[in-house]
Amino acid sequence: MMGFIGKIGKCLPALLLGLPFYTAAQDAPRPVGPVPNARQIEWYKREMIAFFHFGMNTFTDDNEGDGTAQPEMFQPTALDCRQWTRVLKRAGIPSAILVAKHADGFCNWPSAHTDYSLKYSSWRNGKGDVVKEFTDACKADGIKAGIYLGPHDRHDKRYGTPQYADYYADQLSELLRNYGPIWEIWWDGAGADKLTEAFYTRWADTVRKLQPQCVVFGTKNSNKFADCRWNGNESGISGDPCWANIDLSAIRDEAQHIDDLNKGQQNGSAFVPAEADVSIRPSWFYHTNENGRVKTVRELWDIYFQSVGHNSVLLLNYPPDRRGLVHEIDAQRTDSLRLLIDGTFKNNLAKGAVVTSLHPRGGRFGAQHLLDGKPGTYYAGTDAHSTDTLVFQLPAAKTFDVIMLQEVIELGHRTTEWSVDYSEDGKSWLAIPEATAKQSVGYKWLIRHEPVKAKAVRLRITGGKACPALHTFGIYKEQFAKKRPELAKK
Ligand code: IPT
Repeated sequence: MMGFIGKIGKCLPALLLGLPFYTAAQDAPRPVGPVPNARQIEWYKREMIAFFHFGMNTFTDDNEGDGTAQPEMFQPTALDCRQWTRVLKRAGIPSAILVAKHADGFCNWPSAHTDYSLKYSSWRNGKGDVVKEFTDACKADGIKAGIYLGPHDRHDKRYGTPQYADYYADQLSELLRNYGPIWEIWWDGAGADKLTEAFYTRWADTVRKLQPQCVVFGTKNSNKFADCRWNGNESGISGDPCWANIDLSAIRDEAQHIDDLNKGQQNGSAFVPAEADVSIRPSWFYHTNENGRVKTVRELWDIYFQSVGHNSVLLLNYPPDRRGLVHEIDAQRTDSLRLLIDGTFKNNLAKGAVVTSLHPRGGRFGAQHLLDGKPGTYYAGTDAHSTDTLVFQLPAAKTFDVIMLQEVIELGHRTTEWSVDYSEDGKSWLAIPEATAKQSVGYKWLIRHEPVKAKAVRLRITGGKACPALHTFGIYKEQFAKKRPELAKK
């Protein structure tokens, strides 16, 4: 029990700010466990990031070049990075990461620190700079640019030596000084085992000095610097559950912890959420013979639910072709995906419901905030209870097949078990099997289920580390556009 002096102490900040005394009674819940930093919160809100694998491999029909292809082979015939960023605007993808150097070591910008770059190709008379064209296009279209600078390098003889640390640091400086704001740096773990923590300590220092807001995708020995982690596969599928919490040792010893990367660890000591990387085609780089194997809208929709809908950010790769353009088929698929996302989520069918909760915190944390769609408001329970029951009496019976739940991730993972049920008659409750005994919530959790028609919906928080703090609850009906055959539900 807090004594009188303690209470006064608690109210002092409010008094100093000139706020009414009683606000102390409805203080915000305290954070639980590891919490995100400002970079991670910004990153979560992007929800989707595009990846562009475009480099020497595009011209050699390879995915893992050995670093011997001649620079002269790099010959895009119609490179237009504005075409890429226009595709992203239509797809509603607010950020993009360009592969500046893949493991074949070929540099997509005229680096001063190597003779293996497009400077040594006759393309654009040796004056080409894909990083510049990409970052300029991003600026023009309001896309947040990021860079993949492959830690592994099959071309450079210095790879793995202290001289390589200098080489890579110099290239990082070029990229982070000369191309405006860079929002993410991607440290692929592939082939990078030789690189000890000392390499990354130095490189992370460069990143932090030059681009303080830049998110680090960290793997293996860069685990300590990771703002986000790999989700354990290249299929864009994060686990169920998927906690942002994880021990850094699981990221370091990746091979023994693929499942932990995929699901996180409920009581992991660090906050490092998953980024789900997947290509829209079978390969990361463009191959003409994969034009018939671009992921369908239904496949992308599945991925969306298991990445964005599993407390992760989706990193969706487009492989620009030899023209230097995103292929029409790929562009069309993400246009359609955006229609489906917006069509489905624009209409929260719980809007207008009367909401009650069993253990309300009171004050500005009322349950109606679950439906207001505002960024700054949320529902919180009282500190005495880590469980809760929220009932939504719908204004009219509604049919839905999608559920959304968002936690106030700034306050850490709190809820650890939850279920949603519904009522047809407003009296008795029926389970939704796909929404029963769920575990993590995090920034966003989405569930698809067999359609149900309900007069009331109930969210039961049956387990938690502290009182729930929930930002949004939503129910929706999937909106596959009927007129477009490629969107028809099979
Ligand atoms: C895998 C790396 O080992 C991992 O650290 C991460 O970078 C991941 O790639 C990104 O997709 S290697 C891959 C061949 C599974």
